[in-house]
Amino acid sequence: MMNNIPGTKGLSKKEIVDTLLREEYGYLPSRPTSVSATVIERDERFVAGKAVMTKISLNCKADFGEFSFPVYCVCPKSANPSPAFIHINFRDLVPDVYQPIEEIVDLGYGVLTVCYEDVSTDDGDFTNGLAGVVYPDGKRGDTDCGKIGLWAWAVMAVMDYAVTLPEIDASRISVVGHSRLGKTALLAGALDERFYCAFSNDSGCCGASLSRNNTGENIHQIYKTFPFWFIPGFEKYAHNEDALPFDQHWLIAANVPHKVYVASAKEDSWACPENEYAACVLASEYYEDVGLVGFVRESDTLTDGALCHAGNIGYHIREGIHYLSRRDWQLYIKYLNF
Ligand code: GTR
Repeated sequence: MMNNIPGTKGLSKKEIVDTLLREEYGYLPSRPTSVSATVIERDERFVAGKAVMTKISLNCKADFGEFSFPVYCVCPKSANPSPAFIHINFRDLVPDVYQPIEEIVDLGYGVLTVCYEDVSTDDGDFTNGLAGVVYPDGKRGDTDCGKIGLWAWAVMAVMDYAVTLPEIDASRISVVGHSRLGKTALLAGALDERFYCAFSNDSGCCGASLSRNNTGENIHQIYKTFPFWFIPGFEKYAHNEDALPFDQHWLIAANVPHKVYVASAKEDSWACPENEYAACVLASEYYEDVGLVGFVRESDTLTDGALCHAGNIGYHIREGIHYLSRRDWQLYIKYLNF
């Protein structure tokens, strides 16, 4: 099954990343030259007084202009400095159904949250938010990134800020996102070596799931509904996956040298868990080629209840549907504490 899939052997990380940007996500705007925070709200008695929650406006200066967006920072009082997650989420809400914040704090982790639509809306409108600043008349060029790239840019800007916080351990900051934001987390992880681990939760098609032989969503379906996530030229691979000069395990492999983690759900057939697992198997070769332990597993194919925590590529599949659940968070933290 895997014979026709382009491998990463002999490629530099730059070549891998470049291919992904050129063929799929597009090139991101230049990184901020500086970031600063304006406090909007502060709660010293957050979650029973166990954490401090600060809502800030993160002001980013870049050579293309200035852009600000809100970020919630939750820092546990117990462990100073704390390891932390940058969670790109669907809602401007803390706590949230996708973020059991009190449990995360109890386990000693901080969280910085950004709502993706505060960066730019999840549609083809390139005039608002960061898109409106980098693409002045709302028109992007053929190689300019779509919304996934813009959301990943924001995640990295939050990282620029997170590493300056004395309450947070800068060497233990991970990124996490669910579904379209799991694709975003993997891309941010590939572009930014400062992350400790990038967590892809049920990211599926154009995330962790191989595009070839995919029994769930395919490129035609994703591009038809969400063309604005990608470069316009990505359409040429619709119903034409075998022409891809790469596959999605390149996105996982590009997370070298830090850790990366793929989570699937048993009833999430749209994301094709078998292909998410297979992508981890293939990405392992690249980790091993650069001298790192890759994906440590018992089998090359998905086995029920798989939990693979021993390598730099982590994986689990849990019961249930497409969702960022408490179980996912518990297993993420178990992996980080391994
Ligand atoms: C679906 C999309 C998936 C996934 C999901 C989500 O409609 O087809 O690729 O991104 O949305 O983000 O929840």
